[in-house]
Amino acid sequence: MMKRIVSRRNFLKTAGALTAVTAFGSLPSTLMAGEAPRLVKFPEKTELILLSSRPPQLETPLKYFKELITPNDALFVRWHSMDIPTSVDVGSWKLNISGNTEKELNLSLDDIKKDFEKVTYTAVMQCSGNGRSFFQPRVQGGQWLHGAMGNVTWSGARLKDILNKAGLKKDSVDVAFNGLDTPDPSSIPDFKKSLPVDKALEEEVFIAYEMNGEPLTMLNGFPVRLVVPGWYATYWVKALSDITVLTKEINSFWMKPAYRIPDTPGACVAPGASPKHTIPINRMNTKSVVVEPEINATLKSGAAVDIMGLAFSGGYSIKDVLVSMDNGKTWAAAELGKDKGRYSWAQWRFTWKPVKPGKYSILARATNSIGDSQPFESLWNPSGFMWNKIESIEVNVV
Ligand SMILES: Nc1nc2c(c(=O)[nH]1)N[C@H]1C(S)=C(S)[C@@H](COP(=O)(O)O)O[C@H]1N2
Ligand SMILES: [Mo]
Repeated sequence: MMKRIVSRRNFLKTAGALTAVTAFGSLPSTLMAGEAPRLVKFPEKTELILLSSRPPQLETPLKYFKELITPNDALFVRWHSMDIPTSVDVGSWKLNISGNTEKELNLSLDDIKKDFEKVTYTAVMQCSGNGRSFFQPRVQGGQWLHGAMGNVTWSGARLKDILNKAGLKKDSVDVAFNGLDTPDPSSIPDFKKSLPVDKALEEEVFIAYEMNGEPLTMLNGFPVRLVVPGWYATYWVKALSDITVLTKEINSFWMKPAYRIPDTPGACVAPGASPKHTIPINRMNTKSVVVEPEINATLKSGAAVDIMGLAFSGGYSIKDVLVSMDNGKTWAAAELGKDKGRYSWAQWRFTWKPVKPGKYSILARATNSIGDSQPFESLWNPSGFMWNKIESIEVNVV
């Protein structure tokens, strides 16, 4: 039986081994004021941008987004509590399904792999707060750039199949999820999330035991995690241990008051205002990111340069990505690469030959198959969620 152990001591030791990197590409302007990002290496991870080590909040450097699929060792990490699992003995680990069901289940990892059909989806996983650092006025919370996201091929067993095996009772309302991380008694309540029962029973929601064909890394939720394609990662509960079917809505800090958005079009309010009504954050909005060239890159006039990036939305394929080099006066369609299904991101590319020296801003705007696009002004909300303003990458043509 496989056993994965990463000792706590090694965990903390690596967390302390920080590398300050100054010659680091693609710095958005929020980081230009002398703050070089610190790169840090955690177990099973390559050097990632450090937001905090306890709890681990590690961001993927932009260079990894030149690939359609984000490698496991480069995928971002975000935990809320400091007390996170650093080893799991899969010989004794069980996924417990209980509550408002005909019977209680205790499934081993082998049971989950053998007793249920295996499904595979490539899906963007993105933190609700990805891009938070770009909001004006500033919003509290992890100051993520663009790297709290990744495009990963996940495999596992449908949640629906597992719930049906337990026998969901008719009056079920909410399905709750809890992982092996425990609360920080003084500050951080237990990270419990829930999905309305209709959502939990959707075909595409599943319990993943593989990422890109490998077991999950410890930091990304070994041995299994929930995957809710199209929805923000706050629902993708890691190191899942308990699923509880409820006859009323869960009472959990992480569903209320946390992770809620204004119940308004665009989920926004006037900067600084508090929303009257909120709802749980859910489906991701449409977004594109410019990956190359880097901010403040120097380009040669008369020479062709490849502009490239990625675009996605919460479950609707990207219809087109338009780029502009004249602050939105004229737009041209970028060449769109193949996605890996509607939950994956697509890469795009545009060849530009600047003719006149000067400062230029490169804008990119994605639109999905149902017409949702990106705003010219940021849609502000008090938690700094769902950043998807059209980017403006400044470059110098000489
Ligand atoms: N058990 C557990 N699952 C969790 C969290 C957590 O703190 N504990 N954080 C959630 C949030 S907010 C995010 S953004 C993703 C991050 O997943 P990753 O660390 O694999 O990138 O995990 C989600 N699942
Ligand atoms: Mo998140």
